[in-house]
Amino acid sequence: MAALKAGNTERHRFSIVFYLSSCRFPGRIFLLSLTSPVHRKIIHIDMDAFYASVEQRDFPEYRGKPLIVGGPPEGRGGVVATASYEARKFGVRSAMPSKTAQRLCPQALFVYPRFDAYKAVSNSIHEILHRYADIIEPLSLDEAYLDVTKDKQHIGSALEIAKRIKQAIKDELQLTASAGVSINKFVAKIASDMNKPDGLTFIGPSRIEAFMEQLAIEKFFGVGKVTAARMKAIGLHTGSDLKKLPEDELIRQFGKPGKFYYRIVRGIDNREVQPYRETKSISVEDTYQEDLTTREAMWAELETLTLRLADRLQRHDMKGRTITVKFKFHDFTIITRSQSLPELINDKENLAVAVKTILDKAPVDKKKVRLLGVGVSNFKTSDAKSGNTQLDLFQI
Ligand code: DCP
Ligand code: MG
Repeated sequence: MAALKAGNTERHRFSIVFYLSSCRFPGRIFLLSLTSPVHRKIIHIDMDAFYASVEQRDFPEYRGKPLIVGGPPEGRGGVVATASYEARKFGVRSAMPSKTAQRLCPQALFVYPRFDAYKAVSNSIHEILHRYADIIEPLSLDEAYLDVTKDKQHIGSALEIAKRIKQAIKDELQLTASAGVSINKFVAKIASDMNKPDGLTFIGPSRIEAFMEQLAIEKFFGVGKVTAARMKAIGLHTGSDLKKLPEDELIRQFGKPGKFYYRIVRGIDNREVQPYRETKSISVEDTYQEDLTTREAMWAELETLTLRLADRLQRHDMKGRTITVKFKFHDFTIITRSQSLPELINDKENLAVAVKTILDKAPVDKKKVRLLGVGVSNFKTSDAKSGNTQLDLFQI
């Protein structure tokens, strides 16, 4: 109910700004500057007990029962990936040894994860999200941020968008998601966790500071277990404790992240929602202390780079058809030379042949090379991996 009320406030604000910006009189700019700053609208979506809910959906015999997805409790090393809410009542949690989980909840059923099924559901969730937003940042299979400042479907309020997304997930996938709605990523994420399962929580700008003050310090973004322990040791338990420290003191105590803590405890988080970009190329490069002046020296370095590239391609399970070598010279000019092959490759032998062929033809005589790079592009679409992996890309 509180969430709905807050939602109306938000819609109200939206309509005032809209009205003012559509007025055609000279005072318009002045009036606009009187309105509160235009905030971003961020939604964080997180599926409830994701793996377990998919299992309960697909196997009716698991419904309403304590279900644990993960390694079996017999034998060593089995851990809980997740547990149904029925099992959580007994204290079962993700990452707990399965043996412990069984002790806490002897009647629980254990099942192995079915990653392909979860991946397929995740794809369907993203298809739904894309109906409502273009700027989407997936965090994992079951979690994503959306920037809905641009209201793709002209729905009018971020809260209403979140409601529709939840409903679509329920209707089309028979699963529940929890959503948090706010003006930045951090608050939206905290909000999505507040009323799980099937939650919908809106935290508007006016409530943020008070909300941060009561938050336990380990909940703050960037505060891991170690930092939390250090904070507690100096008497910092909640946001309001943290807020009492001036910025320079936080930096003195915690180094550079202190600056971030200072802002986040005041609800300031300017991190952008970073949409997934399809990986177009994978490359590696090195800058050299001393310029390379002979083809032999360049080849020696290119061979090393080729090994690194092959390793990286194989780790990402990607193969490409176009090999590119980048040369940066002493005067900072850059040239690239490419070769396209009939086949997709990612093995070091074939890559090395292509790289050597490119080097042999490259105009590098009497040149001083300060940086070399090797990259692969032109991936077969079905081989391209999704995800937000930060790869070392250079423009080819
Ligand atoms: N997961 C895992 N190991 C962990 C944590 C999670 O394998 N230590 C997997 C199983 C989860 C999925 O990732 O189902 C999503 O993780 P969440 O943290 O979002 O947890 P759930 O979706 O299971 O539950 P919640 O309702 O708390 O979001
Ligand atoms: Mg989840």
